[in-house]
Amino acid sequence: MQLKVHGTLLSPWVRRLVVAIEEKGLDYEQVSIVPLGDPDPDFLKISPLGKVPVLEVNGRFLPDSLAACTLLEAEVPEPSLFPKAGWDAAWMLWLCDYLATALFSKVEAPLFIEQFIKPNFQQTDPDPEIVAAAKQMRPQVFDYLESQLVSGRPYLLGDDCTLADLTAGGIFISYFHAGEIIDSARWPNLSDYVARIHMRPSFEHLLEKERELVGTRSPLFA
Ligand SMILES: N[C@@H](CCC(=O)N[C@@H](CS)C(=O)NCC(=O)O)C(=O)O
Repeated sequence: MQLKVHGTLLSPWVRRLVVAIEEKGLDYEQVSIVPLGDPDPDFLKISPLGKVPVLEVNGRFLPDSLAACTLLEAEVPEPSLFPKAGWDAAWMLWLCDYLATALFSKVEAPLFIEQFIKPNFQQTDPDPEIVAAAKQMRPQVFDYLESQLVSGRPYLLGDDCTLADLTAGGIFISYFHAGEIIDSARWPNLSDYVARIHMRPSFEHLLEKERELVGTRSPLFA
């Protein structure tokens, strides 16, 4: 399989795809696409929503990270990132949806755009109302994630790392780029869990590449 990932590593959805590729021991080429401003008409031909990532596989294009990871799992079943069936398979999809809808859309993306993209790439100041709204949502979302981790098992679905964990790990990188932290006194399991994901070789490799990309603009690398 020849794999190309179109996108930027600053997107959590690109991250989840590239770490899934790495977890499966595959190689890929990256084509840099930064989805700011009006999308290029040529890019819209392979990504009708104008979003990254797009996975190119042997000349065909999948414009969504969950679809792309589903294909990888079917083509390269081991190591598995999707629980096989039953409750765990369904619960993982729910957690991926929750992470996208709550952690990404309501907390991380607003903070990342206001506190990282605007000052570093658009020379504008954060909108305090958007920042306040995201911070107001944060306890509810972190409480829910903490509740999913109280069993003391290492990953959201138990002992095995799944796509839900890669999703969470990718979203939290942007959250840290935004200068935010996880209060380990209030959310101890969540705080340990995110550190554990980021210590996986796939994430360590990704973080090296991000260091090259953003350098000390991110508090993660300052
Ligand atoms: N469900 C999509 C979400 C992708 C997504 O939202 N990507 C954002 C970057 S984080 C994007 O490309 N936004 C550009 C836009 O909406 O115009 C996936 O998982 O691939």
